[in-house]
Amino acid sequence: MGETATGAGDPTEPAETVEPTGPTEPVEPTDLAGPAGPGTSTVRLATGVAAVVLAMLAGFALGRAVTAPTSIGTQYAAGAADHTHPPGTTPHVHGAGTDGGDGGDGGDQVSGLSVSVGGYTLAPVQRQLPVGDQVDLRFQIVDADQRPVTAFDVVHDKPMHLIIARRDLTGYQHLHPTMAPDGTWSVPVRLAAAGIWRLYTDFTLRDSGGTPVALTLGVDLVVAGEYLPTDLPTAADTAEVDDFTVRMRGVAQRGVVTPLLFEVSRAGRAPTLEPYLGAYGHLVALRDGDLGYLHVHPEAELVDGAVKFWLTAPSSGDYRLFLDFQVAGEVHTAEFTVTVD
Ligand SMILES: [Cu+2]
Repeated sequence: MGETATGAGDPTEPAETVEPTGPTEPVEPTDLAGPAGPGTSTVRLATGVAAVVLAMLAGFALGRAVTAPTSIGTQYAAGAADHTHPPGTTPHVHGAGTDGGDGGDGGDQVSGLSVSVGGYTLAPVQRQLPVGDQVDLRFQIVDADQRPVTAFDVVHDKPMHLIIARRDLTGYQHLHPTMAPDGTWSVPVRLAAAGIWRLYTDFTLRDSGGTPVALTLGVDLVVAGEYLPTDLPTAADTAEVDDFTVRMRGVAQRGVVTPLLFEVSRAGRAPTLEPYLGAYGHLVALRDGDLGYLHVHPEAELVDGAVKFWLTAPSSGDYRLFLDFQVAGEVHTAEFTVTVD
């Protein structure tokens, strides 16, 4: 339970007196997976190693959290939403930037890299999960005084969106936890394979002044065991899932809001798409390398039968896109690799 303090104990105020603990040199989590060699190597994550990994990640997360408040303060001061939202969504401020948002790295368009932003911290109860067994994943969002937040806005039909993916971008899950009156969220989770998994909580809370603040906070989970990393699939415009084929139209561009359209077919015909999470699909985009979480905005209606989103790629490189869509009451997820020049 020692790791519980990792999130809850973060210095979250934008104070000058913050003292980073742990290693201060930049430690890229992706490096941790492959000390024995890239690609096909098998890395044994024994409990001892996992503890070291946790310690390093804690230091990494703290380092990031320490740098966060400056840009957040700027954003809050500006009070700015940097984009328009489709009807039916709540206007909110994105407290998302983690790198200063200077435009060079898209820091203002990527979130999920920090466990604590703007005074709010993701505090999971448990960060080591067993492989293959269903557990009740529980966490709180706590404010700067360690009080659990209990007031959340419903955005895209839910007050809390929980995304999980392993750090090699496999095993994607999109879940909707429920909240107890004390602010503890819980959801059954089963992680089928060993490795380091990224957990994102995507939500809009109300600050003490009643202002909506949209945040995506992230933390790593550790599943001990044989880690067999998977290479990122090559970029493609078509994805197969279950018995559906999904075709993606549009070219994501760096720094530009770009429309992406997805056409779903089954045996050459278009099935009836059903509304899901306030639109006709839900899209999550994660950046390969640091697993930065992108903000994607859906169109509420279908466009010529296609599900349409607006995406800004903050930097060149590879992204993994996860499209949830619903047919006959069942949700399917199509996955795409997108390479941005
Ligand atoms: Cu969701």
